[in-house]
Amino acid sequence: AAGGSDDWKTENSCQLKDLKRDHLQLEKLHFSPFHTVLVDVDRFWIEKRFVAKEGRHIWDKNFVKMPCVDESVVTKETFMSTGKQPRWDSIKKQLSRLAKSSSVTASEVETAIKKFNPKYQDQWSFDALHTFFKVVAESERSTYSHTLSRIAHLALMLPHSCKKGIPLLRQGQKHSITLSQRQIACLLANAFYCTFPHRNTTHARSEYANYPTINFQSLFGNWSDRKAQKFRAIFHYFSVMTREEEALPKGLVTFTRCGIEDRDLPQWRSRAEMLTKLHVSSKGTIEKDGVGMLQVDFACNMVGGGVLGSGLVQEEILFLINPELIVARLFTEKLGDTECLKITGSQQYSEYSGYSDSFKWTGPHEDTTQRDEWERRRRQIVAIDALNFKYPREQFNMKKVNRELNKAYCGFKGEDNVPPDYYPAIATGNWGCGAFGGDPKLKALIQMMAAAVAKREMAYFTFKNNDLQMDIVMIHHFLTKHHVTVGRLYKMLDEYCDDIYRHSRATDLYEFIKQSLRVTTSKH
Ligand code: AR6
Repeated sequence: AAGGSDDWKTENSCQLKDLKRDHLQLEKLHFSPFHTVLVDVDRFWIEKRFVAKEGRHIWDKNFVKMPCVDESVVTKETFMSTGKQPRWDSIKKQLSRLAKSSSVTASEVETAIKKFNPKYQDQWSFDALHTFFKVVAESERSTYSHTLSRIAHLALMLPHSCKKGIPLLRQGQKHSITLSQRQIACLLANAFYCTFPHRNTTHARSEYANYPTINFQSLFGNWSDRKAQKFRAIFHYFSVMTREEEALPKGLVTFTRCGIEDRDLPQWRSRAEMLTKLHVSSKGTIEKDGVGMLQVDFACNMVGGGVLGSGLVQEEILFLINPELIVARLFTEKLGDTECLKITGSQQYSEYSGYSDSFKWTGPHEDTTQRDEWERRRRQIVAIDALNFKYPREQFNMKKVNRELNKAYCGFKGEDNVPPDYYPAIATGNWGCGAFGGDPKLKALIQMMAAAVAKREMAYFTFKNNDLQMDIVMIHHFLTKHHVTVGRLYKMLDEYCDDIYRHSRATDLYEFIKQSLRVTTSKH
């Protein structure tokens, strides 16, 4: 490798500790037309308390439709007539009963949820919840029964907890929502008990077809061992968020939808940037070893992907160990090709081992991540969705390459008003290369190019793949040694795609690049 010398280990590829971390001083938290803050900002600064901002909920297409407003109704059919009743009355009645009980059973949960979702009486299955309660040990069962009661209590706080309209983060908008960890827990408790109106139908023409699901119903059906681990993570989160007041996590979390207008997208072919600093490791994970960096969520365009279903890969695991992320599903419309969602301040509650079918919840995580001036954990995650390739060859096409370059760039781009010196490095890895069938060598290059234009360093975790680690380190070394710009690399990718198209043979991408560089350098 590299002529038998070890010099490729130094130069531009570097140690993890040499990469930039989050160290920015923030300006004062304030709301604006582009930032909805759901806590009272003045009281936050003066009393350091998180009190719900006064306001009102709005029942229209721009806001989350809340279950606790007059417009939310259930149709009651009696023997004599059909009438509409406030749905919150029914929710209150059912959940109060659960909240009063010291231990709630799976059947009681099912009955309660179906009472205020009568349309789904015969459709929804709760077999996973029932099985879980059957298979767990007695001590676990009694803990979870108690947690079910506490979640019901928490859900009932909604009218006091969230008083101001929660805007939907719609396609094409740049908008942030900041809310307290307690408010998130209350919203998630409602999601758990499936109280959000108009969010149960998912067919193409339904009102929220372009949004992820939020009511937890899909978690309760379709039993598998995966569900047991998911329940453990979720119940643990709620058990923390229903402790006594003093022991509750007290902080804020911000969700920001960002996008880039077509006219502001980089002209990749003519970009003159060189690749930035890179650390590549086959050991470690984004969330553990990327502390203080911008951590990439290998997302679905419906953020959270299969977290409330059976999915259990990088994004779902991330959402299970940091369940505050799940609330993004309440208000984040499907991501467009040049959009991303950034989440700042979420907390990690759980530890895990394994991956996919071997994933296990292994216990509580004590999050000691410092908080910033807005009392947010210094953790920033960016959700970017790669393309899902059915056939590997599809991705070697410049239209697709452009899409992925632009998407990665959207996620990596820093704030315009922050000097690049303050941009934390990106912590990423095989984005789009698992469930979505991407080629890790191509995706690594694409991410390096996007990072270069976004002026960020990068830590790349190959997830136990030693060969890939070596390959990426070497191509990065080779490209920096030859001062290859992003534009030149782009042209080489174009030639490579063309080659694949014409010869339908699979030359190795990195070999192709090295070869074409050798040819051009020897010509000069
Ligand atoms: N740290 C570093 N690398 C990781 C980690 C981690 N914690 N976890 C996994 N990898 P995948 P995709 C590596 O399949 O292909 C979800 O359902 C590992 O090599 O999660 O973009 C979403 O909701 C793994 O094979 O991402 C989307 O619908 C690779 O990253 C869809 O999957 C890709 O992980 C996205 O699929």
